[in-house]
Amino acid sequence: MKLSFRWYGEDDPVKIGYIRQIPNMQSIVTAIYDVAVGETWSRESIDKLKNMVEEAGLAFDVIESVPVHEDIKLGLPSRQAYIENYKENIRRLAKAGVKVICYNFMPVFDWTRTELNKELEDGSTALIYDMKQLEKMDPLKGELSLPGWDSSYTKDELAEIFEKYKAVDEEKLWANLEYFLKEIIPVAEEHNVLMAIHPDDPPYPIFGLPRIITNEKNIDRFLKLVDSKHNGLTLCTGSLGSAHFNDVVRMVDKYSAMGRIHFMHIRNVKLLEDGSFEESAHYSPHGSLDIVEIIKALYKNKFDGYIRPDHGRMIWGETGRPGYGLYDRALGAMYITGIWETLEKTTSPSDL
Ligand code: DNO
Repeated sequence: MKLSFRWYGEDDPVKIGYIRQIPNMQSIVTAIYDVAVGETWSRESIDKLKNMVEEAGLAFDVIESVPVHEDIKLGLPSRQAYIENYKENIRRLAKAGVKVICYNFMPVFDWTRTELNKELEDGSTALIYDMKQLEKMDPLKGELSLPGWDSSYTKDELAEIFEKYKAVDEEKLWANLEYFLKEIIPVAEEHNVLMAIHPDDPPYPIFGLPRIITNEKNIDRFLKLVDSKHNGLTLCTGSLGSAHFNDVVRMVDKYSAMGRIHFMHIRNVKLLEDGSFEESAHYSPHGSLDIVEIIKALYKNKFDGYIRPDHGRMIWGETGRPGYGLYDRALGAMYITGIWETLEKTTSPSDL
């Protein structure tokens, strides 16, 4: 496994030099943030980013995300131009040495939470998702956007997009995803870039919008749409694990055995009975997911892709982008490394 860490570029309050000081840290996960969704990224800005990362002594090999324009998800005639731009971004990133591109296919909203600073018992703050609060939220009345999203829309834009989604049910979304994949995966193959779709978070429809990368059955279907190694997964334990119906350990084992996981987001969530959840420390006893079993499954299948500690709580007085502070994610990175090292020193993958 290769340990990586998400960094939001020069404007990130977390300094790249500090990330470098996390033991075993190898790679930065980042993106170009000042280009509108759907446009091409200039070679200059890609090279500038690559140089910043490499000067810090880290590798520039994972992009999260090249976001997918809404017209592609909606299957509008205008999608073709955006798909061509997407292909060009794959080519340009491949040329800069990028190995994995993460993206998602969630209509309108990326990961969604109802509160960003919920104080936990120990005084840390975390991102939470409360079912009752969510039911009361109406994105058409306010401008819902969360720090860390690649895109967000104004109230007027949202109303327009919601209107267009009336014509898109789950099957239509599947067809639009298939169309997109059949266009881009051959380009990814040619340039040897591994595409890695991120699951929907939470993994079920919200606000009446369809969501399809949600469970094992659907991920099986996704992988078959284009049966190529280059059509792979970002397996986010916290996203899939925020619904009672997903067995995350089983999914990690199955898809890593198939060689289709290229990128792991490791995060723990405390799942409540009514489906609400709180993001917790990575340490297994603090959440509902067994992180040791998840990493064991990767080790067993000789996973050699990228892992990043996903969202952390805010601890030790840190302020910054919720979910993306330095300290708790660094603790997560060390926890992951510690489990991996223990496995390497005590167990052979074939014994698992
Ligand atoms: C949440 C992230 C997601 C992810 C996108 C991928 O913190 O994991 O925003 O980057 O869904 O496109």
